[in-house]
Amino acid sequence: MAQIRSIYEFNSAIVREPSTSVVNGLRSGDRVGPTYEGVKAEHDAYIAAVWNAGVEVTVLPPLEAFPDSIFVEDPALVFTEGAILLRSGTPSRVHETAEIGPVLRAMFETVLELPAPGQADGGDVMYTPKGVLIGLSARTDKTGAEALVCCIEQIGGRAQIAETPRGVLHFKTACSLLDDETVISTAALADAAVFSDFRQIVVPEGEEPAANVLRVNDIVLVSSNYPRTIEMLDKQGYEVVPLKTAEIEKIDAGLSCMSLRWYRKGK
Ligand code: CIR
Repeated sequence: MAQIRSIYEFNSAIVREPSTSVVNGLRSGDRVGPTYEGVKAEHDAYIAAVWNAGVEVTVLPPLEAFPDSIFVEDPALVFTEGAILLRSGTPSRVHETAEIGPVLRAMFETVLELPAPGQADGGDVMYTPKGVLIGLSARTDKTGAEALVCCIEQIGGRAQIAETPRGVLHFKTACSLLDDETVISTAALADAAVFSDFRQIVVPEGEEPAANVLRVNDIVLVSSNYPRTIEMLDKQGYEVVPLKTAEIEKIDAGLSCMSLRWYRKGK
């Protein structure tokens, strides 16, 4: 895959407005759900931060029938070279792909579809300068991950399969790319030696959800719930932009989940 400067240099993004049904978003255990107003406020601040980082954001309308459709990262993957439509491993999210498909077909010349019967969620897919990592999880099965490796190869990339730590929803719930050489992760993922080719920063104990940060151009979006992680990244010279995630965390989400991001040539 011809790499455009770096893997976190973006000029285009897609987000979707939350629906009022977001209060019924999927969540583990018996967590109390979020309020619509709270999610909307966090989403608005997120859009503003992504725009401020130099990215043109396309905002899609809410989908009442799909409470989790605000998390556009999951039904598709986007690269400069093309998009890949995925098939969620959870029934209530499968049809989100049909909603985002036409949008991506209008924006990308090449749009591939994950072959059936494989399942994969975008939250399990991490782009790195050394290739794409696909984490196996309750949402991404081996059949889906293997098919996805082939799709990524078809658009000129390379990918390999990794394990997602137990008890974690998505691979990227537990890790994120900070720069071309550095990954931030939970201690559990650091111990799994998935990132032996990278410099690794481990989030402080008790701040595990902070491992889902989002590098966009020069800035790193970090949840404001985790002050020790913010201080650590700040000391290491990253330009941190804290954002509230208290409401979206109630439905098991983090910062990367709310956008699809890519570098669009010729803009
Ligand atoms: C779900 O369970 O699918 C949503 N409640 C949260 C999705 C978070 N997405 C992500 O980590 N990429």
